[in-house]
Amino acid sequence: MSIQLKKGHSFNLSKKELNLKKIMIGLGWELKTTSLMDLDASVFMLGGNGKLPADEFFVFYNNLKSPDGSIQHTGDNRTGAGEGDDEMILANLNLIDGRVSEILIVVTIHDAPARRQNFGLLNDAYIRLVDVETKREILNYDLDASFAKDTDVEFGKLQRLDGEWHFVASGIGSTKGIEGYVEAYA
Ligand SMILES: [Ca+2]
Ligand SMILES: [Ca+2]
Repeated sequence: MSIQLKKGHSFNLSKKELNLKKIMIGLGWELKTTSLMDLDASVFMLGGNGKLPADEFFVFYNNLKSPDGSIQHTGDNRTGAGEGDDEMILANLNLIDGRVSEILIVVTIHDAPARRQNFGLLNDAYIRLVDVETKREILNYDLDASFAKDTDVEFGKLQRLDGEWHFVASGIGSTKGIEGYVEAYA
C-alpha cells in the first residue's frame, strides 16, 4: 500500500525499500481554469554547499538528462490535461554523482507574472514515487490549497543523509520563478 505523506514528512527509502534502484517521480495537476497554463517540472541536484556542482545538474525541458545519467526528464507537457502524471522524472539511485546530496523537484508556472497565474488556479497537485521495476507506488504527497498565491513550488526532494536516501515532502512555495531558483543554486 502506498504511503501518504503530509507536508514536511520524510520517508527513508534506503531503509524501507531495500531493493529500490530506479524511481519514477510523477507530478500531476488539474486546471480549474480553461485558460492556457503550462507548468514545468525541474530538478536541481545540489552538493553539500547547496549549489549545483555544474550547470548541467539543473535538469529541465531543455536539459533532459543529468551528466551522471541518474536523472532523466521525460519531456515537457504543455497543458496538464487529463488525470495521472503530467510530467515525469526518472531517477536511478545507483548512478547519482557522489557530490550530490540533495535533489530538489520544483514545479514552476511558465510565464506566470505576465499571465497572472498561480497555484490557486490548480486542483489536485501531487507528487508520487513509483518503483520502476515493480510498478508499485511507494508514496505520494498531495499538495493542499496553501500554495494558492505561489507561482512555483518545491513539491519534494531526495536527500542523502549518512549514505541513505530519504524523500522529503518539502512543499515550499515561492514567487521567485525559475530564474530565481537558478540564481540561488548556480
Ligand atoms: Ca510543461
Ligand atoms: Ca493533469
